[in-house]
Amino acid sequence: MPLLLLGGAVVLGGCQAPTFGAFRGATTQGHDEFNLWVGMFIAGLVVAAIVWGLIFWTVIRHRRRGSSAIPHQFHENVPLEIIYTALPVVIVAGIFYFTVVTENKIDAVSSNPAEIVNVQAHRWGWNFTYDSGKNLSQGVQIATTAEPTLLAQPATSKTYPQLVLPVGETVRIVLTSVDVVHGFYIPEFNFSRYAQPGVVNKFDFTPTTTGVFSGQCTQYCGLYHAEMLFSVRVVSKSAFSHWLSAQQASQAQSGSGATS
Ligand SMILES: [Cu+2]
Repeated sequence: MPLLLLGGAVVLGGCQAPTFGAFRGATTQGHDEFNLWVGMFIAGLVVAAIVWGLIFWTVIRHRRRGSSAIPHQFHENVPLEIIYTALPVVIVAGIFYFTVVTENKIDAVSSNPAEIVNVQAHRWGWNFTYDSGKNLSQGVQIATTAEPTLLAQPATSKTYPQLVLPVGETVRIVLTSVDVVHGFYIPEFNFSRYAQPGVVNKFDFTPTTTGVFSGQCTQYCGLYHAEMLFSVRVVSKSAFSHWLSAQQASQAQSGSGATS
């Protein structure tokens, strides 16, 4: 309990808290996931401390000392058995509860997103189509070349498509696949989801910090799977609308097709 309180204080205390190997989450949804992870990790540490403590105490306290006599033998301890059955059930129920609450929060979609982006996975690349911008008369498409080549560049390289998002706004992602199962994964968002043919996955991102984040396909989908990289650039609201109108203007000029 003291450990739990200490852990809670550290977690609530600010950004210097340990992350236990996870990203803090660059979206509100990713941060909820992070909080669940930290909570579970601390609960696990508390259980580990009790288990290890009891093991070491038993090993040291009841070690063989001199006499070779067999120690007092007994079996059954009903109160103890009730406690060590009930306690794990309570812990699992708690983990279940917080997982369901967190998943519901992450999966909840806003009825009024600031933007809708269709993300279409294909072998081997991604198409990002912005189609509901309030000042947008025509969709904006950001696509990869479909030509399979092994480039082996970092995900943030200009070679790969970039999803641009406004900070502090809720953006709906509509995820589909045209061929096989792909995985849409942004590590720093603590978020991954299947892109499945015939299935439309919808979810929201509300980025909390500006920056460029790597993304990748997480389902082995063929020869150039390793080339299914992309990045996410989170920019200010004004920079986002500038970018969007610039994209729209350049696409209107070139007729159609993709730009980077
Ligand atoms: Cu893929």
